[in-house]
Order: sequence, then C-alpha cells, then structure tokens
Amino acid sequence: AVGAVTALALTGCASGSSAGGTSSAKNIKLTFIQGVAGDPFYVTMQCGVDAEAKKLGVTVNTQGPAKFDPTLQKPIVDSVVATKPGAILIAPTDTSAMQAPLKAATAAGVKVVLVDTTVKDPSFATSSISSDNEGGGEAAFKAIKSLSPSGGKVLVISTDPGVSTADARVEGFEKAAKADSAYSYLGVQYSHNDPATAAKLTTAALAKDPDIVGVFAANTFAAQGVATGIRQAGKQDSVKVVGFDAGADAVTQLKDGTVQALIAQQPALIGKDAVEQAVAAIKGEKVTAKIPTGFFTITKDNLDGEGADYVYKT
Ligand code: T6T
Repeated sequence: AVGAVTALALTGCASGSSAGGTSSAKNIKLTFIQGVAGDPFYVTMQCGVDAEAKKLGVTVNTQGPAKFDPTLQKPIVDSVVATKPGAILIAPTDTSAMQAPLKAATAAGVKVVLVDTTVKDPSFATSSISSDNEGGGEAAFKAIKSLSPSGGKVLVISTDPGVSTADARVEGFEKAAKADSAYSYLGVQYSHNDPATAAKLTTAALAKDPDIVGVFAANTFAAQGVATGIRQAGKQDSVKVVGFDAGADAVTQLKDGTVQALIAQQPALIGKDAVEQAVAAIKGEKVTAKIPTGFFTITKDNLDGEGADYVYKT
C-alpha cells in the first residue's frame, strides 16, 4: 500500500522551494506543534512544513514538548492559542487529554489541522492528515511473515495507549496475526516512548518466551529499544524485528541487521499538506477533511532503490 509519492516525499530540508506568496499571505501566521521535539519523524515533517510555508509566503513557528506527553503539550497549546495564530498544525499526544484544549483553540478562532495523530472526536478540525496506520500495522505483520514464514510467537512493543497512530498500528498487526493460525500473538507492551524501557521489555519477554520469532516495534523509539534488547539477549539471528519509521538510526539498524524491515511514513508530505490546508482554511477556501498519506516497507533489498526515497531526510 504505497501512497502517491510526490516530490516532497523525496526531498528533505535542504531542498526548500524558493520564497513566494502574495502580500496578504505574509500576514498569515501558523504554529506547528510537534508530538515531541527532536524526533526524526517530526523533524522531517517540519522540513515539509517549512518548505511549503516558504513557497506560499506564510510564517510558521515550530514548537514541541520535551517528551511525548499531553501534560507537557497542553500548556504549549494554551500559550500558542493566546498569541492567536491563524492556525495550529498539531500532532496530539493523547486522544482524550488533547480533545478539550484543541476544541477550545477552535472556539477561540484558531483553525486546527491535525497531523499524524488525532483525538477522539476530531470534528472541530479543519483537516486531519495521517498515514494509514492500521494498514501499516498489517504490513508489519506481513513483513514478519515473509521473514519468518514457518510461524511462531510474535510480540508488539508500542509507546502508550491513547496515542492514536500507535494504537491503530497495534490493531492492524493484532488482527493480521490472530487471523493467521501459524502465529501466536503474545500481545502488546508499552514502553512510554523510552528506548531503555523498550529494551528491558524485550529482554524480559525473550527470557520468558525464548522461542519468539518476531517483534513489531510500533514507532521510532520502540524500535531503537527493541533492537538494543535483541542484541543484549544475543537473539539477532533468531528474532525478526520490524520497526515503524525510517530515521537515520533506524536505517543504521536495518543495515547492521538488528532490524529487518521498516514501515516508513511520509512525514514531509504530511507537513506540506497541513500547511496547504491551514492556509486554505484561513483564506476561506475549500479544505479536505481527511487526507491519507502512504507508507512503504523498507528492507535491505530495496534500501538502495525505491526504499531510499522513503528514508526520513532532516
Ligand atoms: O511514529 C511516529 C508518529 O507517527 C507517532 O505518532 C509517534 O511516534 C513517531 O513520532 C516516531 O517516534
């Protein structure tokens, strides 16, 4: 399930378009609020945001909490709303906790564009732009199946419950795993977006079930930790690991063989689309309520070909 690959999916920060836009566009101010600062996924998304803002001649300010945590993200939203930007582009860190603050932003006259993650009832949002995360989870199972075709025990390490994207990935994986009688689904464990916790969960799971054949790590930080845990347990030859996201560290793990496949998203494209939607909404033009973006399964075999286009460029 590869979505439309546009030029922006293929480029990074370095290749921003030249400045453009009308003089009225110069008064448009947007704020991009990341799920967490420094995460390669959101850094690459910012590349797409900044390039499109430059092209359209609007101003964007980017902020992100130090952790993927609604108690840290909510105060950022509240203080940004007080400055009355035309729109906020945001990856909400929790489906419940971020519902009221974002609805309040809309009520205060600030348009809200949801990128990547969502909330329980996103009906107040101008647009929601996201990967097909359930499909991505299913693709992760398919990757484990092709790496370990005789079946066996499979495990998922995710971030936290309430992160819409990760929850959908787990659901997609779980459905596919349970539908295949050759596999036994051991369930999901939560690493709180902390690689060290993901590593500990992995070594403990392998100590309990040494015959695990595959682990799906549902995001960047889970994958980092799972790869470390597998190495510490000396299991890199018997356990196949599929990670989500394709930042620099993930690609290193793929090359060195601790991870066998990466489900890559199109963060720069999500950022580009979000700026387009926000600016259209502010100008009173037509917007699209839901924009799905694609994903691609990167393996060592396609990393020098099509897969390279999907590596996150910062
Ligand atoms: O996987 C991405 C993002 O899609 C998810 O919502 C949270 O984790 C990441 O940012 C990767 O760390």
